[in-house]
Amino acid sequence: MISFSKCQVWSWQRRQTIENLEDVIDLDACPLGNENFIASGKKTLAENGVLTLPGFLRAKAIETLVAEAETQKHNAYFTASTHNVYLTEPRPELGEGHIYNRQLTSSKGCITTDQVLVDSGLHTIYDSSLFRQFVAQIVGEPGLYEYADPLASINVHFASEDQELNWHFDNSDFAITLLLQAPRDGGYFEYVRDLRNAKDDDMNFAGVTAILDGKMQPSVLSMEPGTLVLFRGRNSIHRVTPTIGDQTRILVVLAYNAAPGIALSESARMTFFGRLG
Ligand SMILES: O=C(O)CCC(=O)C(=O)O
Ligand SMILES: [Fe+2]
Repeated sequence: MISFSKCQVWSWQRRQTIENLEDVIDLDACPLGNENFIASGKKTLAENGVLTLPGFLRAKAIETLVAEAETQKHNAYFTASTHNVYLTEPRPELGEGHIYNRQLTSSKGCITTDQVLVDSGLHTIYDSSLFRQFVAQIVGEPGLYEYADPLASINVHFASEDQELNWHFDNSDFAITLLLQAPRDGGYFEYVRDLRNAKDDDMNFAGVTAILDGKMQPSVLSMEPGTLVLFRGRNSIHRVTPTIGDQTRILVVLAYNAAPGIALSESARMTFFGRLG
């Protein structure tokens, strides 16, 4: 007879794993393979620069994923960094007081793909061909691929009281997020659509100054736990306001590439995760 230690039995009972895509994604509310659903998502993203799918995660899955995140939180790499809105090195020739060089502070904790439990529903979503094809069609790419490094594909972000992600433009073409836990207050996603045009190298210093100085009113994207957000942030400046209260904001970022074999740059990995692999 095989005998189990108390500890094993306890951990087996405690961990509820997610085996099927249907267990984690509400495919009735979000029929990812349905042509009309895909076409309407594509249209919304093109028109608004953002697509939100409320109720994407099942309530039970949110609970499980929050519990998982809590158990892994001690592994998170916490950073407080300063950056400009373009996430680039300063350009001294413009002068210290120039808006290009204005330094903002961001602080948050993050766990990486290799730290997400192997049987987590986050891998189920990320690896699912149905989900990947859905996103590919919405963003207009022939295919989407995971990062070649073991860190950058799935990240879980933690923002405890007073932590925030300050104004920035993303380097990537699009980002997918899943809010798992909202704070009691704060943690609002604010943005201004198409504030710059990266392709034409138009940095819109006047517009950026207006938003940083509080002279322009941003839009606020409302999201509940379980909402999927697909956001084109390369030209739309955005931030997450400080968490207020003792409940941590927990948010998952799913990142794909349009080509296989691409790793996140070593400098970005060191900045975001504090290690290379
Ligand atoms: O936390 C969020 O909702 C957005 C995160 C974000 O903008 C980013 O990771 O670049
Ligand atoms: Fe961003």
